Amino acid sequence: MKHSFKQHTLTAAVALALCTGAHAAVFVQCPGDTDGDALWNSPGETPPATPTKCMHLTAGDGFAVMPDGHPMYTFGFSDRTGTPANQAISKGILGAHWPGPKIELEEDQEFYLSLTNVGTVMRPDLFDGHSVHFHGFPNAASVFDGVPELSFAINQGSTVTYYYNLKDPGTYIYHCHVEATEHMEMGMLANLYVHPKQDRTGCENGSCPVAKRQGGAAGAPLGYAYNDNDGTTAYDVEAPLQVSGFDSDFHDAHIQVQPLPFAALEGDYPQINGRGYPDTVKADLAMSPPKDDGFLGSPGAVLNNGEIAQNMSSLITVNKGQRLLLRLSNVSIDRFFTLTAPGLTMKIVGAGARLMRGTDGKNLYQETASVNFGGGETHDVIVETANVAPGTYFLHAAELHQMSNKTQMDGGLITEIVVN
Ligand SMILES: [Ca+2]
Ligand SMILES: [Ca+2]
Ligand SMILES: [Ca+2]
Ligand SMILES: [Cu+2]
Repeated sequence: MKHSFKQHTLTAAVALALCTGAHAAVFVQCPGDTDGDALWNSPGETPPATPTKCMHLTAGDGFAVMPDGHPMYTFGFSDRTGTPANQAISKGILGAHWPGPKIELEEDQEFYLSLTNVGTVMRPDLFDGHSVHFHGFPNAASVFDGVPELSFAINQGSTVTYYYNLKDPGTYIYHCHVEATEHMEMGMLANLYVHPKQDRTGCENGSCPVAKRQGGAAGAPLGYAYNDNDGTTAYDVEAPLQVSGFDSDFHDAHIQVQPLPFAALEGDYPQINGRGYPDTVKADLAMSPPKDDGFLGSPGAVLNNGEIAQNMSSLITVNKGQRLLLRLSNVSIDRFFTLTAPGLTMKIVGAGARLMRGTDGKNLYQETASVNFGGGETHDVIVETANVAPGTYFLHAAELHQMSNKTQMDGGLITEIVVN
């Protein structure tokens, strides 16, 4: 059943030479950017007068490594913003990240998101398209929605630019919508959130100041989760935590070119931001590029183009008295998760990228010991630490079997909140 990683790579290299040679068609659309790197950092480049952000992502395949050393074949996105257009494909090939690059936006910003499909070089038999589905974004027309049956997918070797005009702050997610069960299980999932206008203006009624992240004074909060007009969603520390789970049988069958076990999907490697505990608390870049543990036939071979695939820490550090905003999203395709943080009170202030406020203007915030949510759902949770003893607290799944890396105990869906 095992096959040679080297042999695969060679096949892939040949396939790439054929498909990226003289016709590398990377066309990054970003107003004012003249050299296609989605940035305004070269002579003569100026951003538009209105607030604008550009990003360039590639979509392809790669590998992530589980805490027990087992590599997982993945599909995923990778951030090539700043990469010259003529190098984006070669850098994106076999460079999938898990989760995909975090996208952080501002209300009233215009966002140009270019996506280049670099192909799945470890599966040269496939010709899958990819897309970006901005989950929860109210597209006026379905053409940019990323659902291939209703709009379009981006074929291998092609680039398309999505355009968004951000009007609704909140915590969202994005993912590929092509063969959604397969591509999402394989890792085409990521954090996305939109900061509110209130960060720049303070409360309209004057009851809260401009946020520090937009130049506010020293005593101001770092930001607000929503335009609450009363400062109740203010936070000093912000942490996006995306929960998911990889089904190792599915990923192993994929790289072995076997039929995929859709009906048996159940994540046996539950994760936060693409890692199982204790990797969750390692620093952003503390992981190494994944290696073959022998499963792929080339023990020790460095995978994922030599890139660190999992570059997102979930370790949270706050000073006593600070307010913590958890931007929780569940992107599992087969599981509800219940998250709990013993010793801390969680206050849900937003759900599904909406402030929890009634039509009568009253806050419908919910203080709770646990948050239970399903795939595609997001919750904004404020944790107050003014009355909390300093120490290390655990945020973890309430179900025991979700706190393991397959057979390895004390792993999976656990991270730490350190109160100093
Ligand atoms: Ca540029
Ligand atoms: Ca440049
Ligand atoms: Ca497929
Ligand atoms: Cu895809």
